Amino acid sequence: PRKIFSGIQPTGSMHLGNYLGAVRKWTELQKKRENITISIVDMHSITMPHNPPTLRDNIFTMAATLLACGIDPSHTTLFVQSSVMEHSELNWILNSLTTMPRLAQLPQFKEKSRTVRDVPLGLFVYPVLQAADIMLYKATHVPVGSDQLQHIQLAQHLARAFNARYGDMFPVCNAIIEENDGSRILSLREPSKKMSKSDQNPKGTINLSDSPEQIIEKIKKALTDFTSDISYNPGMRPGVSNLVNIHAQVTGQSIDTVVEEAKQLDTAQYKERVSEAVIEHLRPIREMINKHLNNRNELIYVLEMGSEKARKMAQTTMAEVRQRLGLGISG
Ligand code: AQP
Repeated sequence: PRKIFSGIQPTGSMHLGNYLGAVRKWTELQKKRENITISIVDMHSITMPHNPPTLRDNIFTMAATLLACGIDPSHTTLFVQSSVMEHSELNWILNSLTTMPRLAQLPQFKEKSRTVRDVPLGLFVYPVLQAADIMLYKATHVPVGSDQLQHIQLAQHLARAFNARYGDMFPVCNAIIEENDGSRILSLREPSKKMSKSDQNPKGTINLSDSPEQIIEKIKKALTDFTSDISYNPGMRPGVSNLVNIHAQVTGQSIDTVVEEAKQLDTAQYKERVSEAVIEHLRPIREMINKHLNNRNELIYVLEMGSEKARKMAQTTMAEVRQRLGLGISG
């Protein structure tokens, strides 16, 4: 049977890219009664300078948002990464199985390290922590957005390296990634980049918690081009195509249908239509986010139950790892 693991950073609130690229897939897998573990990976959120009270709030907001999106804790194990200490321990062990050149070539590291003068070591090794996250639960499948492909490849390499050195123990995980253009949602302001929580320009990112007014404003200001009709051509017209893609995904229509129905509209009119569709799709989610946020005790309960389940799996894996490596005196 498949064992599915994925994570999401509580760096900010969840955005449309996270939702359409990853979280929605998780809920679909859940519907198929798959074995799923989802982690709010807070230790990944401290690799860049951060504000502690904001991080704490973001953890709860992320939990509320995941529940609002349909993650069902009675079926899916939902927990906060730092409540299971074994993540750091396996990370340390995997650090000795990877090399600096391999980490230095990863595109996300290259992109982010450019934005800081003194690069934190955490930013450099965070893909190893990500591999530990996956391996701790012996996950066989990892549903992520296409931006994560290289990180999954590192996790595969580390599982193989561990198995080769210490004996077969970890499955080599498979990424569940949709390779088509549609799985990558782009920044509204810079459609050459993916939509991102840590975007310097918040107007490029639609958050699931945004009000209808904020959504209208952001889509209105989305960067398009000098052609006024609507067509889908991600290479030549990334801005408009990104809107078409978002529109198709939130309405469940095909790209062709969306483009066909927009034939009479110019870009400004089309943006209004996309805003309406996004607002409509997010309305019930936004209401549920607020409902869950108003019940912090419920969130704490759900996350504690999730941590307990996750911890049991993680402890079993780590006992075996320590024994294989000859660490400590027991086992
Ligand atoms: N723009 C995107 N389009 C499609 N999928 C995306 N994902 C992120 N951005 C897009 C997917 O969302 C999942 C959770 O992402 P994450 O928060 O763990 O890490 P990230 O990829 O680093 O996301 P951000 O929003 O860009 O955060 P920052 O700015 O902090 O780096 C992942 O499966 C990811 O693929």
